[in-house]
Amino acid sequence: MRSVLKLLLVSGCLSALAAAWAQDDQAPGQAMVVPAAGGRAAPTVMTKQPPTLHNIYGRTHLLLDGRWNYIVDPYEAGYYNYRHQPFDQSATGSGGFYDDRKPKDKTESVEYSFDGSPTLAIPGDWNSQNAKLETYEGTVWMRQQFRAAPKDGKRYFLYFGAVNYEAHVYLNGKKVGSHKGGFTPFQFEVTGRLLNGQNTVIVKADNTRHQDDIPTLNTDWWNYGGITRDVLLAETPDTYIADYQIQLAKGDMGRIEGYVQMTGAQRSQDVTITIPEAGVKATVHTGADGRAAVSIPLAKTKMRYWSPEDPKLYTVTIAAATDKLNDRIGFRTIETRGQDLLLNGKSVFLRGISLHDENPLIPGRLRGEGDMRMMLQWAKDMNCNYVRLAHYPHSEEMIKLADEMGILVWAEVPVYWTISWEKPEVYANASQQLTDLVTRDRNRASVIIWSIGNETPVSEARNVFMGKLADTVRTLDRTRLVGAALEVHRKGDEVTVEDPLADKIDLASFNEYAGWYWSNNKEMMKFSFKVNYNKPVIITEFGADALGGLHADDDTRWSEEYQDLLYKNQFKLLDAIPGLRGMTPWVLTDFRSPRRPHPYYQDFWNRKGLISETGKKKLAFYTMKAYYDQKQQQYK
Ligand code: GCB
Repeated sequence: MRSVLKLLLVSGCLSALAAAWAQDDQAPGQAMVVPAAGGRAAPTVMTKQPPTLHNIYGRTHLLLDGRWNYIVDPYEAGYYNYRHQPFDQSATGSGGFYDDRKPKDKTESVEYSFDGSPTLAIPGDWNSQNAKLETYEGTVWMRQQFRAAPKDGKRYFLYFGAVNYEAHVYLNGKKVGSHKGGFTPFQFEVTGRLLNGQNTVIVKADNTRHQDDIPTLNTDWWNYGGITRDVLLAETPDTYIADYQIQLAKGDMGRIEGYVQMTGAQRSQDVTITIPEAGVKATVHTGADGRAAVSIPLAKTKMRYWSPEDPKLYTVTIAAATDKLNDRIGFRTIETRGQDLLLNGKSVFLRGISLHDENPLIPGRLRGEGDMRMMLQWAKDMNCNYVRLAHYPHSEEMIKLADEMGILVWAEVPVYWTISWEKPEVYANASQQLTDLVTRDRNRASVIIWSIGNETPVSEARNVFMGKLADTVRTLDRTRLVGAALEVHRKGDEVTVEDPLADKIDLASFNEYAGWYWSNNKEMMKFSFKVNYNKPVIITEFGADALGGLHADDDTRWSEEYQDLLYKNQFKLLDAIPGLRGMTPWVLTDFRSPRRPHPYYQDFWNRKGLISETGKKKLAFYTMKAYYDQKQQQYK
C-alpha cells in the first residue's frame, strides 16, 4: 500500500489518493473534498482527508491574503442554474461564477466579471468594508490570483483560517471542496491541481443563518460574513508531521506527554523531539498508523514553567527523516483540587474579562496582529491574567499572542442558546468544531479551559448532547479543564446552579445578571449565591449596559455610574461565595448586535463593554482594575 501511495503522489492522481486516505487515516476535518477525476467534474462526495495541518504558520507557505475581487450574489445565480440545480454538480461541472469566464469575443455575453469588480481586504469580513453589506446575509464570491511553482514530491494544501459560514472552494475552475462552520480552519489538498504559473482560487462564502447550524439562528453578535482569517497555500513533503501534542502530563511538572502523528507513504519513522534550551532530546518510532506516544521525563531544575508572570516559550523541534517542524511551546500544568484551581501546582485566581472577535473601532472582525494586540493589551491594562474568548473559536494568531503575552484563555465553541439538540447531524457539526479547535490549539500553554457551550437550557436532549461533547473533548485532550457557561436558577433570594451538566465538567462556571436582567442596583444585594459543587467557581458573565460618556446617578440605567455600582455590588456578592476562583465579566468592549435596537442607548450595539466603541474606558473599567489589583495581592 505504501509504495502504491508514493507512486500515486508523484503522478498526482488525487482520486486514488483520496481513496487511500479513506482506508488509512482517521482524521478530523469536516470539509467535503471533491476528488479530481481525469479533469471531469465529480459530484461532491465525502472523503476522509489527512488531518488539518497543525502549526500551519510553521510550514512553508504562501499567504494568499490581500485584495480579492468580489461579486455579491443574493440569488446565488453563480451557483444554481435557472432550474435551481448547482452548476458544480452538472455533467460538465461548469457554468458557475467559479469558471471566471471572459467573453471570447464581442459576440458572446457573460453576465458577471471578477475583473473590474470591487475588492475586499482578506482577511476581513465584508460587512465592515462596504456599507451596503453591513447587514448582508447571503452569498459573496471572492477571487484571488496567485503564482505557484509546484515541485515534484511535495504536497500542497489550500488552507483557510476561517470562512463564515459555508464555503465552496474552486481552484482553476474546478471544485476542491466545501466546508461548514464559521470559526475553525479547514483545508483541501491541491497536489496535482496547482498550475505552474498563474492560479485562480474562487470562494463562495455564504453567511445565511439556519436553525440547524452551530451557532443557530439566534445569537447576540454580528453575523460577519466572508473570509475572516488568513488563506495560505502550504507545502509539505510527501510524508509529513501531521499533528502532535507536546505538553506537560496532567498534573505532572516532571514529564512531557503527548504524541506525534505522521501522514503519508513512509509513515513509520523515527521522530526526534528536541528542546535545546531545556536540554530535552528524545526519539520515538511511529507505528504503521503513523503514530507514536511521547513520554519524556524532565529534569525539573532546567524548566521555566509558563505562567502569566513568566510566559516562557521554548523552541521545540520535531524532526523525522522526511519532515521537520519548529514550534514555540510553553509548559505548564492546570488542575483542580477541590475548589482550588492550580496553575503549576500553585493556587491561582483568574482575573479575567470576556471578549468577542471584533474590533469596536472599525467595527468588524479583528484583522490581524495589531487589532489582537490592542484587545489583549486592554485586558492587561485592567490587570487581567485571563480572557474568555467568547463565544466561538478566535483565531490561532490570537491564541499565540496570548501565549506570548502571558494571558490564560478560556476557548469556546458556538454551542449557544437554542441549538437543535435532537438532530444527529447538528451534534456531528458541534463535535467537529470542537475537535478542530482542540486540534488547532492543543499545544498552546495559554489555553487552560475548553468550553463546550454557553447558556444552553437544561432538557433531556440537551443534557445528552452536551454530555457527549464533554466526553469527546476529554478524549481529545486530557491535560486541560472542561467548562461550560451554565445558567443560574433563582429560588427567592437564593441563586443556585442546578444542572446535570455541572457534574460532567471541571468547574462550577455560570453566567448571572443580578442587577441587570433581574433586579437592579438598589435591590440586588439581597441575593446570595449557593453553589453546591466541590469545584472552583468561575463566573463566566455578569454585566450591565452603559453608554460611554452618559453620566447620571447610579440608579439610572445606561449610565456609567449604574454600571460602576453594579460591578461594586457584584464583587460583594461574589466574594461571599466559597470557592470563587475567577471571573470574566461581560465584556471588554461594546460590540455590535442586531438584537439591540434602542435608538439612543444602543443603536445596534451591546453596551456592556468596559470600553466604549470609541475606545474610551468607562468608570467600571477602573473599578474592575482595582478589584483585580487586590486579588493579585491576595494570590501572590
Ligand atoms: C449572555 C450571553 C451573551 C450576551 C449577554 C448579554 O448571557 O452569553 O452572549 O451578549 O448575555 O449582553 O445579554
